[in-house]
Amino acid sequence: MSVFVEALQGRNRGRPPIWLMRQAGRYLPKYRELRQKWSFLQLCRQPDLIAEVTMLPIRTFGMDAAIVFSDILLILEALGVGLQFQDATGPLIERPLEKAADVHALPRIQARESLSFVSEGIKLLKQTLSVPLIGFAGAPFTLASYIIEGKTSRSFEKTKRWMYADPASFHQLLDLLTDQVIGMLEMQIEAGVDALQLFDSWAGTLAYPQFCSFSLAYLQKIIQRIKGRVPLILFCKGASSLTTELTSIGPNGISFDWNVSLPALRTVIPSQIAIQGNLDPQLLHAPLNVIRAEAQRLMQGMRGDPRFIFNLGHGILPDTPVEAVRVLVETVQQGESQ
Ligand code: 1CP
Repeated sequence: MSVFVEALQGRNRGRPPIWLMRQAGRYLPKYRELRQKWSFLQLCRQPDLIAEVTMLPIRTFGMDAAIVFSDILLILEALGVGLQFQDATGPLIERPLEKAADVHALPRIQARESLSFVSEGIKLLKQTLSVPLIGFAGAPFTLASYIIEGKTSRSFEKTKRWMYADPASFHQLLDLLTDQVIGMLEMQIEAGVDALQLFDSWAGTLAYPQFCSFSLAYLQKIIQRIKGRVPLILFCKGASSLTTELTSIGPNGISFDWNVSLPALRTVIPSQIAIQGNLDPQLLHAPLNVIRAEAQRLMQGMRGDPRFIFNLGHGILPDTPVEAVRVLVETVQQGESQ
């Protein structure tokens, strides 16, 4: 039995499992080599390459879980709005939505049909992988923000203007995205993933009432549909003050960013919910002894917690030194120093 699955089931008695968000990515020299030959979307679309990239960090560092190499924004590509990834600026939607009529004009298709390569990649991985495999999707609010802004945003001006001015059509968009997300998650379960993570990366930018109606309600709907099939971990960056709300919708685990103390959170989070996190990704630029000390501090704080999963508070940064990742994984897997 794997230590990651044991932690999700609340039966881990030893050192915590470790995996890192964005562990298969640009900080890996071998990934950058593959990117000389293939674009990011080409990598995402070929099952054998999905499997190869997913396994890169496992082969290099031996994390306790793998995450399917893919992207939350592929659903938007399937909806026909045109998706590109540019090296300098990140994702770009060619035809972002601007008004209610654009929502109604979206094709009534199931993204899972045109994204079957994700399922093929998972099936290949399940034949060779020695650790559990995590599938994922973006949450409806976060996906809506990309399909409206058209690119990475920090202020979400267009998204929020639409949400406040025309909540009815904003809800229609969220409903449509929720159906697509559920379809993608079900597809990954059917293909064999051992757990799921749902990324609501930008929900933490919402005001409280809007968080409840435009993010939480949809997260709840998704969790209800997936419940009892495979464990689901929820990641809402910047939403650690909303712990009560997040626990109320019944995820199997919650992933936290680095602004909070995990031992303090454990006093309010029910013991049947796993806690995942939460080192600052920037810590991986620190001297190796500092990385070891901070990893030890976090492990000591969560000592004896059978449902703690070691991770970063957000994705690993592209310029992270490989040696730092190696030292972090080693430190956690050797367990607490006495
Ligand atoms: O090679 C490249 O240029 C592409 C870089 C890259 C990679 C490796 C992107 C573009 N996405 C990914 C993989 C990815 N994305 C994974 C799979 C594997 C892994 O974790 O190792 C996952 C789970 C994601 C999830 C994802 N994509 C999220 C949610 C998590 C988070 O970081 O908050 C989001 C918001 C995206 C959108 C996205 N994809 C890529 C970029 C540059 C972005 C934009 C990020 C932003 O707006 O800040």
